Amino acid sequence: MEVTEIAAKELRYQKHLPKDYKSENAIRWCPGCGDYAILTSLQKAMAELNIDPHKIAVISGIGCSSRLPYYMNTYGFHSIHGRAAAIATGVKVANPELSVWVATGDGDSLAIGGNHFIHTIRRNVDINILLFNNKIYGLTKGQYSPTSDRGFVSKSSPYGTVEDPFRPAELTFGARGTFFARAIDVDIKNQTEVMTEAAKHKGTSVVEVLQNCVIFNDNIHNRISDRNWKADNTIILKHGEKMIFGKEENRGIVLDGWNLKAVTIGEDGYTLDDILVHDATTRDNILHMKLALMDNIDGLPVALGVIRSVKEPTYEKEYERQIEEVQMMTPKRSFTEFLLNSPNIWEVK
Ligand SMILES: Cc1ncc(C[n+]2csc(CCOP(=O)(O)OP(=O)(O)O)c2C)c(N)n1
Ligand code: SF4
Ligand SMILES: [Mg+2]
Repeated sequence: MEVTEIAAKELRYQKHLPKDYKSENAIRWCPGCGDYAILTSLQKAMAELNIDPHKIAVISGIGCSSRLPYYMNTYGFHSIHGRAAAIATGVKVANPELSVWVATGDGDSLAIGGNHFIHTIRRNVDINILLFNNKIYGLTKGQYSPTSDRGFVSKSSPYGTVEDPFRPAELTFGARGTFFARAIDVDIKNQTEVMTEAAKHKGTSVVEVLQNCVIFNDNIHNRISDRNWKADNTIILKHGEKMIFGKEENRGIVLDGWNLKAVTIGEDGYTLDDILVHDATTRDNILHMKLALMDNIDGLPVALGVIRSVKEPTYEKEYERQIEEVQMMTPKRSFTEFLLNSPNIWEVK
């Protein structure tokens, strides 16, 4: 075998490393920002999936989170505020072979870009949306966002907001989303797993990453990201596994009438057999919604991991199929034939 042949073969079977997805651009996020961990997790997930960097496109809108494409050694587009999902849809439809990712913030996707966000999900375009949720506008220096809690005091709400927030899972399921997962910035392992699953899913994958903005909204997710409380206040859901959580791994989730309830195994008559087994693949989204909305009320933990992953037709495949069908029905004609046989003929006198 010639040296060039060996080199070509090696290239074909190259196992990519996270560093292959890193660009040389200097990172301009504040020291300690949660965005660094999201970037690292994404590069790890891409290495795990071993996708060639030139087969990836990362599209963003505007915001601190939307700077992410600069730091990736892939194709990318730092686009217009709120329009990342629309542009990513165009990219995917034009080239379905690409692995398409959207990096976006709670302001970018749920305020100005709310329309594009829900319609992309409804269409089930096969793209992966990483929603950095820091519950604030970071780039513009601290205005409240559509995910800020009622009563939140900020530069644009000095007396507290008088409105309820969007909950990204609720919007996703309302738009008939096929994939929803959640992760915390401090947990790189879980983020990487979730992003890998998102990439494998055919359809719009929404990954909500709870991200800390150290400058304008520090510790907003502390209740669940702090290592002292994380185990008791969160649960990592895994398809086919029992919903168990807690420092002692003795807490579980059961169905109590129409509601979910957190119980201690071995207390009040509850045994391991009573604990629910997670099914991410069931089409009915009622239980997925209940799991996604658990919020440390009545001891229920915040759900992390893949909450929903359901197979449905994707937009770009249906689109391609339709084009093929229409082309089959209309036999191809030469340009001359088209000109001569076209019903639209005018005689120029
Ligand atoms: C059309 C338009 N309107 C408003 C802005 C100002 N603007 C830039 S980023 C941003 C919000 C960013 O918040 P988010 O998406 O949550 O990103 P973060 O900075 O928190 O990561 C706003 C309002 C803009 N750039 N363009
Ligand atoms: S302002 Fe907040 S979100 Fe933006 S880079 Fe700084 S810490 Fe991160
Ligand atoms: Mg934000």
